[in-house]
Amino acid sequence: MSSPKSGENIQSVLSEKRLFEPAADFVSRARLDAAKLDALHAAAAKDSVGFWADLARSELAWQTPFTQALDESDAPNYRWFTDGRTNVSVNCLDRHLATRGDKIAIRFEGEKGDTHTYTYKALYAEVCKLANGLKSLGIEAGDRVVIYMPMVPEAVIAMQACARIGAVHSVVFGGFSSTSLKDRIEDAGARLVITADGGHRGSNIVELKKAVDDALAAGAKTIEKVVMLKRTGHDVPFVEGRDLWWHELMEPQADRCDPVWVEAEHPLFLLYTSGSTGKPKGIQHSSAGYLLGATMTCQWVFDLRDDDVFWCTADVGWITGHTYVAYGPLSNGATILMYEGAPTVPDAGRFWKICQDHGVTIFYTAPTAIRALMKLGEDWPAKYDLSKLRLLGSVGEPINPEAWMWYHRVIGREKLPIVDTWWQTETGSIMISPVPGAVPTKPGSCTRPLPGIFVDVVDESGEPVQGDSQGGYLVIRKPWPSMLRTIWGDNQRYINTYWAQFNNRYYVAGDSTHRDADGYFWIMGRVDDVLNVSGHRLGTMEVESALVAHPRVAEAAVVGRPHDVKGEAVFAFVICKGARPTGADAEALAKELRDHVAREIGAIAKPDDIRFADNLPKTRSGKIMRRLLRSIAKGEEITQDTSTLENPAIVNQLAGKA
Ligand code: 6R9
Repeated sequence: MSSPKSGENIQSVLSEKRLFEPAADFVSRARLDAAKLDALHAAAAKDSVGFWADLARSELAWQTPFTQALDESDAPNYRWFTDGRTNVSVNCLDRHLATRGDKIAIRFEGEKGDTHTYTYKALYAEVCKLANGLKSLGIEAGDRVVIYMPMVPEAVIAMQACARIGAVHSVVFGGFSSTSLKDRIEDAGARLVITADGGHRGSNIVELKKAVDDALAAGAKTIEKVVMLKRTGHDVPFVEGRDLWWHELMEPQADRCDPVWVEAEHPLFLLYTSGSTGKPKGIQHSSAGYLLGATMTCQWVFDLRDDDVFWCTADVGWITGHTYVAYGPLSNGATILMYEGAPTVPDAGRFWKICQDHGVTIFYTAPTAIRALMKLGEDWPAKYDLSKLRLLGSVGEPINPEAWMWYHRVIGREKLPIVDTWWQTETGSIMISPVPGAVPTKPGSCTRPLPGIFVDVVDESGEPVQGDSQGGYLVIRKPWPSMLRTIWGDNQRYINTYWAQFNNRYYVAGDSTHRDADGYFWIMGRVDDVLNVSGHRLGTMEVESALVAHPRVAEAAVVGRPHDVKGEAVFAFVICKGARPTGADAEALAKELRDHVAREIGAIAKPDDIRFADNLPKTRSGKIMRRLLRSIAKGEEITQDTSTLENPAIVNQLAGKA
């Protein structure tokens, strides 16, 4: 790990002095005002385990109540509510039927304008039918099911159906390639894939079924059946005996299905995410603890209520889509909106038109989307009636004050609260965020930790950083219910990655941060070799391995470079076997390598820049000087000492000057 970044970033955010108080009309109706929030913090500070236990009892439905709130006997493998039994789908569906059966659970709009709604009753019936269908295929509690689907309600139905029978889902983002899909299926040992013939995106068809076929042709031998939703209706191959149509599977099934009661710790899902080394890791989440985090943060951060229409734009392939599309809002009996398609089809007003047409009240998206929409101009949002919006959110990467101000001014009419939410796949739910009726905001800061979450900033030796003049590692001091439980199949990696750095004393997030004099957090970015491209995590090693898998590549080093829309862009330095390619050959090879990376990982990993060189900058001990490569990628003058390099002359060539 390199040390936390300091200096320039800290200086620029420290100069950010603007403070926005919650608007009085918001505060007067808010679930939590400052006094109520203080009371929650005080209760959590006094007894954090008791605090969470009380919420677990009052906010979740249990089949068997738990008697032990936290089991620390195997720390850092913490277990919450261990002897309780519950079912996540019962919490999200059954418990609303009596009071909200006819309320809309999901409003859906497709890119072509097709719409569909599901009431809680209808969603319940669909989930039960699919759960029965899965059972008819022999799927049992604990079996892994991979879901590789477009952003359609059926993706949520599939997740909930798995939860209903205790099957462990692993959603793979539809933008990942067949190779990524195969790797994840194999690591999870999944028995079944649920997919669609294709999805709609940017007026194109995403060939999901084709990718499944390719993945299964290349390996993934644990898969027995493929269930395919008819979405696009275009021709796709159908493998007799292995493939089944979703509608044919559903048709004969009963619309009731007794839930399988599982232990609180029973894995609800695996979700693969990038780390600094090796292949993506399967982050394993629990049932009850995870759902508690999802449920509470919807209330605290989004102030979620019965008359809201909540739109979280994240795909269900990411953690944000799990917690704030599929689970948290439904656990609260809310109405969600799902949209399948690109934000700019047919034009740059699409997101705002959707907000208007569906009466969206809470809008939650990523800074990369805000920056992209900001570039398209203020005329687009001005065309639509956004008056129903009452709360805005941001997630996935640091939001720069400029984008924050635009969001505030143009979308928020200078009065809507903005919740900048810091969290991770591993944390399961939001950890640091303003509580909108209680905490004044500062553009670019995610403000303070939520009740029951104990965040600190520590230095290299694990000592808390005093004062506000320097940054440090973001750590979490106490376990919390929605934390990851382990890395699937590799508990040692779980311990090494998140706990070992400071002797299991804290959870180490992998981010660096700064805390100002008001106790507000300013996230500086990753301290490891993980890039954040358009809010998506990408390991530099993953891209490097993809590049060296190409026959012409001998060696590759990948770094991030700042990008005004994506946040970070992939910059690859590539050393070829034989002579360094130049001219037309270099251009053609660069294109080929981009396509190659898209095939190996997915389009999000495509390098924006590829630079060919004779060698990489290496120290005499053979270590690649990544810091130098980062400077070169940024186009900075090289002021660093290169005398320790084995090949100092290479610097000019890497910088494109020779
Ligand atoms: C939810 C999600 C996690 C990483 C995290 C951090 C960055 C997320 C942020 C943020 C600054 C925020 N991150 N939210 N940085 N401000 N509000 O994005 O999960 O995909 O696992 O990414 O994203 O670097 O460590 P995930």
